[in-house]
Amino acid sequence: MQFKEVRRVNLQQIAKHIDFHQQNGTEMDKITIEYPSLHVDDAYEIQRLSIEEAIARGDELIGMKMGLTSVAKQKSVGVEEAIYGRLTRSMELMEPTLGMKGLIHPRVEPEIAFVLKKDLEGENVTVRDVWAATECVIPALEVIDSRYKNFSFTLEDVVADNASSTKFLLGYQAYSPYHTQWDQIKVEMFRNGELVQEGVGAAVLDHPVRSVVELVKMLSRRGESLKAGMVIFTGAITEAINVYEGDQIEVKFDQLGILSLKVEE
Ligand code: OOG
Ligand code: MG
Repeated sequence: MQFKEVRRVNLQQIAKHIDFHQQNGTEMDKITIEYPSLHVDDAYEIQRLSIEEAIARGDELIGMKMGLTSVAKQKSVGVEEAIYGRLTRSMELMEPTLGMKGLIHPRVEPEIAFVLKKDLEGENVTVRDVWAATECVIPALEVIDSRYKNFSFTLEDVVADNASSTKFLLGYQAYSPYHTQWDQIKVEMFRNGELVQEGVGAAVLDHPVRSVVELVKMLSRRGESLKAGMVIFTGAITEAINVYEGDQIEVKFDQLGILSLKVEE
């Protein structure tokens, strides 16, 4: 077998290993322990292959997300680079409740999500292109749950584990992209009535729209693009908080209402 083929078989094997832990909600060692020279490009390929496994079981790719787009997030996990991940239909919470079953050590973070009405592709994409392709903007929560022990990873590990993607909740109310200045939106996150995190939209690359631009550029380097209808999470505005059974999480998006999440058994 040629070297390239050996490498490909390995990436597929690692993808299946990660898919198993994602599916079962069980923790695992960092893959960079076994493969210390794994390149970030390989990690993105592992991510793609692992989501292919889920799609082969009947799941569906319905969006993409950016991660580590704010300094607060980069500092909290010790990875100082924006990353992307894939969102599938089975990750969407249809009710504002989170079941702890099948989760390891979930965290919740506030985000601003874009829904697209046109495809977006290419290295030369602009902010104007993104606005022209945006159907609406929606306040949202993401539930991340790294499959790695102690929620600890390198850049390559977290990329391969689909940027810790697990569940997401979109607010009921969608807004016109022109409704407000998204970089000025203040966000406060409460756990059981206590204020635990606060931030502002500008924490995400100065403006969340820039996160979508960056995502399109990163994808185009790998020959991929965003499709009309996709939901795009632009990255956490604040640090994520650990949540436990019985918690009531409330996130107040200034002028845009409150998103609640009840954490259950
Ligand atoms: C990586 C996922 C980051 C975000 O919004 O920054 C992310 C992690 O923190 O485990 O989704
Ligand atoms: Mg996130």
